[in-house]
Amino acid sequence: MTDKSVSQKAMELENRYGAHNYHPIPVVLDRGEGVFVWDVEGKKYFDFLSAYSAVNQGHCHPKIIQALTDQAKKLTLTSRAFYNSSLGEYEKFITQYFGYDKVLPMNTGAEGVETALKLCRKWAYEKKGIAENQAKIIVCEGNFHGRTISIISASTDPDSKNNFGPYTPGFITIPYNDTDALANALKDRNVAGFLVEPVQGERGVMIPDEGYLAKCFDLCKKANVLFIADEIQTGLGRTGKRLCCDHENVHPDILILGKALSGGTMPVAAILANDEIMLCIKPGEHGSTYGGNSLACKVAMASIHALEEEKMYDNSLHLGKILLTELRKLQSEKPDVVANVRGKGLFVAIIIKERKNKTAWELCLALKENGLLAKPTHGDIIRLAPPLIMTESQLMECVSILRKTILEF
Ligand code: IF1
Repeated sequence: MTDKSVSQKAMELENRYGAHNYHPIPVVLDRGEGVFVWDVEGKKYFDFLSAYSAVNQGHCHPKIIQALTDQAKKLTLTSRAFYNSSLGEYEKFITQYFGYDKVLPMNTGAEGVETALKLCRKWAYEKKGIAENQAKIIVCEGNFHGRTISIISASTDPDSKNNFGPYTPGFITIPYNDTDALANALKDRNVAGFLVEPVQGERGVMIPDEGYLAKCFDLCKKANVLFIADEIQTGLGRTGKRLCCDHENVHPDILILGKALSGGTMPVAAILANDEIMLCIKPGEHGSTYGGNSLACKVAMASIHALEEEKMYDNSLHLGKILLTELRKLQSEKPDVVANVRGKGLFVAIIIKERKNKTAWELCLALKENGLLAKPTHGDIIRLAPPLIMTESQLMECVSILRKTILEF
């Protein structure tokens, strides 16, 4: 088989036997190391998606893989029917690292969000004194928190939501980046929580005004409402701080983490909160077979250690500024292609002025030909989110790929 037909074969297999719930860029990846991935034809690419920010530490980070393989040979899963020798160590580590009393371990991001919603409701009934089944949670337009029925019930995206009803009640939707709307919604005494992404990723890296998170947090405190931050994508260095909320010194009542908590090796999510909130959930009231498994605990510790030892969030802040500056130059040179750019740390978006056959999708195909992988979101927006271990010279190489591709486009 020629190399091309190896790719073709792999794509055909997925198309033939897999559900059609994705529309991937036509490249078949086979290997990854650091900021690079290779396709089955041996072509090397810069990865500018990082598996939607799950691989912040870079592909196959040696220390994470070491922790994974060491533990995989020893003990992987016991379930929570028994204690295991890694969970307590991990729980102590992650709670101290982020400054919370307790952690509740889950697997996928969506499970983390579901857990946060359940905990918030429990707290509402048992601490705040909201009448049975009356609790409401405020969410923002354009949010993305995952794919479960309850989470899509809180979504405003027709693709995520349509024809998946009936929906879970109990959500109030307000515009993003609008503190007046929040203040108004908080007048409802049955509001228990406010769930927010510090930067809206899926919406196309929508960055709220400076002070938005701090103001929202204050408003929630005054109304005795839990401020719940979905940092699944923005957390763990992506926006140039350990957490995006750190930019405004906000300490959420419930913090949700996922994705890069395992450096892209396995699904690991967690929610963190203080005792007053977390202890509302009692034995038997919530859980997961794989949540808190030994393997995940070791991998999560190694993933955070890697982030910390290499100060990846500082690199993200530094390189993010350079990338944004370079893209702004490109925007002024080529305003007929680049309509806008925005970003926070290495979480950057280019908004493409689309013309016939000159869509963001077409541009991503051209970038792929030139050795850089990225994916459009919401049609005309290209998200740029490389691993946070990129060096400045690698970034400049990527800038010249972006420049060349956009100038030729
Ligand atoms: C897909 C987007 C990114 C998330 C936030 C929770 C979750 C996600 C803020 C759920 C997941 C994903 C999932 C992936 C595409 C992707 C995505 F474009 F859809 F929005 F990253 F930008 N909260 N994000 O971003 O986490 O259950 O997937 O572990 O295709 O669904 P999960």
